[in-house]
Amino acid sequence: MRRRSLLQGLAGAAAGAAALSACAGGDGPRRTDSVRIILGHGAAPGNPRSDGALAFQRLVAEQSGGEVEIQILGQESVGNDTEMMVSVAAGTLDMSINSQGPFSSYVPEAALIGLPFLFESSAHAYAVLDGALQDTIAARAEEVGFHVLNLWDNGMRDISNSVRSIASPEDVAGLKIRTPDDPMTIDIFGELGANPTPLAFGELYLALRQGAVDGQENPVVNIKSSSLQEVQSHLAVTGHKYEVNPFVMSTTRWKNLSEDIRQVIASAAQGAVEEQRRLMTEQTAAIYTEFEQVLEVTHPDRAEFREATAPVAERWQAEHPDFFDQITTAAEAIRAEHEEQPA
Ligand code: TK8
Repeated sequence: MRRRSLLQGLAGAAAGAAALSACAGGDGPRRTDSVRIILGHGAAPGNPRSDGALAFQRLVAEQSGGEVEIQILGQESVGNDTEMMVSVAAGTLDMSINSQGPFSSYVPEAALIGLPFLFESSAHAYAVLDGALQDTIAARAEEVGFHVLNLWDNGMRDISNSVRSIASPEDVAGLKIRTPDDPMTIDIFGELGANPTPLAFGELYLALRQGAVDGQENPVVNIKSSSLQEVQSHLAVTGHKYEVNPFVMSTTRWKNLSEDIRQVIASAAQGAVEEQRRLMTEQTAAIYTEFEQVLEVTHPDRAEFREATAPVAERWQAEHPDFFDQITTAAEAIRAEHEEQPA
């Protein structure tokens, strides 16, 4: 009975889509082939990245009259972030809303988005990155097989751990901190005297629970959607770096799509990033309030941490002088507008 009504439902939806595409087709050639595109990501259900992916799927279906179907495989079900980048590069996975570190192993400049204390907030980062900076990164990515649709918000990152409360940079020294597969984060935590330990995000909960690592760093939204607060006791609101989630498609797959489908994808990706950023902002505020109840929360002086990590910026400047200038100049130009006003 259930099965029958499900099948009837599917038949109804298919008929509706066919009718829509017949209308949309006008006198032009009728397209009968539907297109299926597979999108992989590593976020947990309820995470803004998961919900943003669902928004993208819905918008593509609406805007293509059902002709283009996005199939979402989330929660690292088709591999962790590093593996998904490899699959997209090889063309065996169509799209991924990935992470900055694994992306930067293909586009090294992207790691500089995570320079310590470059941004005051996510809003500051959007204002700096949307536009010329994104174009620079997208052009570099195109050369190595990735079409960048846009940059989602993976948020300002804070430090959690189960050993001690962090009030100043010295407190981080000696802690074993899990990092993503990201050279910038490894560099920052090395500079602070911690023991940075790269590990796939999907293995993090267990590693924290078993004490294989003492702590980790992530935006509170990711901490919450993967329940990491259950296995941590301290949260230091450092905002030590910002990350994007680059939304990438295999360049070969992108080029093989018709111009009208590419337009639908680009426009749906725009709607989806707006929704994802809105959810990030909304959830972040609520989660900070909630974490005050369940974790011991500190607000260390960011200036002290900025000073302690200054050699990191110098190293990256030496390695990528042009991109370093471009991103730091753009960030400085509007920093004042984004600094928190004293109450
Ligand atoms: C989830 C991860 C997570 C990232 C990390 O896919 O690895 O710490 O911040 O968002 O990509």
